Amino acid sequence: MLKSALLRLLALGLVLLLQQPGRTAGQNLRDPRKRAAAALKAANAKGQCCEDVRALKVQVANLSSLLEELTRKQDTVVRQMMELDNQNRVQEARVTEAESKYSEINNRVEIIQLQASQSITQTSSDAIYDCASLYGRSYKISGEYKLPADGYLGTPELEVFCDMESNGGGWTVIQRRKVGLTSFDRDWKQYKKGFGAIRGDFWLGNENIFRLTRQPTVLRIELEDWEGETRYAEYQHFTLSNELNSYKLFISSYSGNAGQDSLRYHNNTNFSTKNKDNDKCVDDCAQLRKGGYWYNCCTDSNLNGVFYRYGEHIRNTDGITWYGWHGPNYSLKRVEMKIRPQNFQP
Ligand SMILES: [Ca+2]
Repeated sequence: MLKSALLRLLALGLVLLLQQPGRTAGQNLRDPRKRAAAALKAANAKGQCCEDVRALKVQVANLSSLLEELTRKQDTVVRQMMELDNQNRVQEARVTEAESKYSEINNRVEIIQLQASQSITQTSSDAIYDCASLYGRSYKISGEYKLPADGYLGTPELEVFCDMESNGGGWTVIQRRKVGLTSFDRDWKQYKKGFGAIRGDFWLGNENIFRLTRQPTVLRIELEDWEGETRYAEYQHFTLSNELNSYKLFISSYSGNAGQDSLRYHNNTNFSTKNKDNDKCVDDCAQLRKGGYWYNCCTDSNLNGVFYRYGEHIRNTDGITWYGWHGPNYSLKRVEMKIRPQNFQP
């Protein structure tokens, strides 16, 4: 706008300069009076023209300073906008930080609520819903048992293997690896329902484990390597969320002699299978580690990994691993995962 106004004014000045009368009225000046009149007229015109030019110059100067001022203002506005942008970014960072703190707190509240809802569970004393209640009824020999359906826990009739010896007994075994013929590279449905042979290698099923751990539950993991050494890891609290929440793992209070706690990394993580990538990784951990597990990104343990025989057991990263004892490449010879209620009395 301003530039075009300036240009118009300059053009006008040019036209005025070209129209100086002295140049156009230069012919019939023989008459001295006429000459004098013409001279006077020219002088007047010249004065008029010069005044016009002066006025134009003033206007041009004014416009220039106006332009400068506007440019300065524009710079200020740009700076202010940049400042606002920065402030915005700082604000956003604060919001993100607040959000992550909120989700952390929310997570804790979730666990507390879950635990609270579990601790109010009171089962009738004569109900048989797990190996601990069988133990309480004096079934003290380890082996295969059939649990009747329990309306309170919502468990269906279930075939289980009870460990009535380890650390006081009363354990319901939820997983075993020892034979190595059953593949654990299964899909979501199979992990949900359970698979394998109750006397050999098996997974009890996420739905069953979820139901059995609705009361406060202890998890015990027993490991054996190819040199015949054994280790164990125990968690005072163990539970899964339901299928809608992808059987998310909750564990706490580790004790044992299996080195650094290698399940902790998987805490608060959804269950994944080869056809359901619920892990916390760009990679597909279930495909990479060839099992169903609470994959993070991806593993610190892989108890449902591939069973490798002696000799093959130190060459792969998808074996039955527990990093805290033998690292990421050593596939164990035997594993058992078992649960019992927190209030169990041997
Ligand atoms: Ca993934």
